Amino acid sequence: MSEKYYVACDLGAESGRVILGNVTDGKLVLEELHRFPNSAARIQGSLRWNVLGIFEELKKGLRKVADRNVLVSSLSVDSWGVDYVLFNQNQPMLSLPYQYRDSRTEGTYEPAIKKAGREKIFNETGIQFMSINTLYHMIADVQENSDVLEVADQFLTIADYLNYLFSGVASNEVSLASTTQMYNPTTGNWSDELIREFSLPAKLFPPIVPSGTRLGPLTDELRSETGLQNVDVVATCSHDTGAAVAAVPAEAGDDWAYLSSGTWSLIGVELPQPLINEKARTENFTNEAGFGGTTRFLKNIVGLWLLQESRRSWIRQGQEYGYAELNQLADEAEPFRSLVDPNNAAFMSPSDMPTAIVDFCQKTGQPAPETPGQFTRCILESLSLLYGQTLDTLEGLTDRKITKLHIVGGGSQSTLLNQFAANATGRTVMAGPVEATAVGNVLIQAVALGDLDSLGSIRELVRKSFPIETYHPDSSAQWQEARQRFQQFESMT
Ligand code: LFR
Repeated sequence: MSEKYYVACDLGAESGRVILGNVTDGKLVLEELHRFPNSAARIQGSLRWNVLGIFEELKKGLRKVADRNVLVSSLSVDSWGVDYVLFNQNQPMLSLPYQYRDSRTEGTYEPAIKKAGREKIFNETGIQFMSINTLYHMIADVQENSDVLEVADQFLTIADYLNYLFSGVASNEVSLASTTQMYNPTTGNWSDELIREFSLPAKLFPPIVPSGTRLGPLTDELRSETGLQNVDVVATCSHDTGAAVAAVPAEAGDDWAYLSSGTWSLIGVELPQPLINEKARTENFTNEAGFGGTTRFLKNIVGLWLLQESRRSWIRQGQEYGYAELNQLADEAEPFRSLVDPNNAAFMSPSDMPTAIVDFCQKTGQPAPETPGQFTRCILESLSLLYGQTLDTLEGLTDRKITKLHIVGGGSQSTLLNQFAANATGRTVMAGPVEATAVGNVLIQAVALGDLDSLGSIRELVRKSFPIETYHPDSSAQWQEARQRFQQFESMT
């Protein structure tokens, strides 16, 4: 590969980044040129994303890229899943895009499932039931914002929308389309069945393109605004989790699972095709579209959200801790003092996370955490136990024997969580790369441009480029006992 550069614009719920990547001496090198905070805005009782602010920050990042004066071939945006923007020919945005945790789906989630039935929705989409899914937001729009839908030409999921602003080409890349719970992985298109069932406006649904599609050149307007010339916009895996899983440094074989660890924990295996059956439905697993026609068969469980929200709460009270410090305090805290079920609905969107954790502990007859170290330990131990439970279920569903867990993403920086994950799951944990999403984004661009040839070569390059830390399980009696304690939550709450 020549000295070509690719730009990944990676949008997470907590921050956005513009990252420059290139392959030098057979290794991928990433450099973060711009980072900005991201969070939902509360306005008149609702939760919205500031997508215009994100767009401006991405432009700032691209100007920094242009200042480097290197040969940039392409750029691509990836983002979290499910949220979307409505627009038409005259208006780039018709309403403030909702944040997936907005409470409006409280009125649509259960009724929609009741109306169509879980079987029908799951058979059509293979997607895990979660109130955050686009389907339930779209139904809320049909019920409450029909005036906006009437004038809208189209919707696009967040990363696809930004790729559209950059290229002028409006399409929905398949990995993000699949997170909506309105996409049918068997037909490879939107689910006509669900569109009919819920009277969704069919005119809004964009064309779907495969992961790694060259959309077109950066628009003239953006070329002059950013100073970047001759740059193609590529739809990589627009879904951050899809990009991250493409960058899992696993060898071929089916003895491994991945955990993409950030605000959410996405834990699963890669399958050659969707696994849509009754067991997968009752265990609430999901089939998301992955790079190269693969299926990400996984469970979406709450992740470091519990810690991120606790940290925000302490900051509100004037106590500012960094994640490294919290990990250190947790390491020194008493083991297994309090455990929670991170999946419990009480942790989805509480007004104060530490209070929600204390309430859970009181309800389940445990001592409540009191210090940030105790809270952090409780969260990390509980998450690890949930990983173990999920991997066991995954083995049963897929008939695979999973011996290795690859942890990628921001969460893989916590050596304490990595060791807990090994202990709680009884599997060897391999941690890294931390920047898996950006790595996947960049290397899928390389494939789209013909500079790399396959998912296998992406993973080989990741193995050569980044250090991977190994953690072996310590299956002491304490962890066995904790597993049993954890299992009891299902019947208690
Ligand atoms: C991770 C992620 C998950 C998705 C959640 C909400 O960043 O994309 O895959 O379920 O965010 O969109």
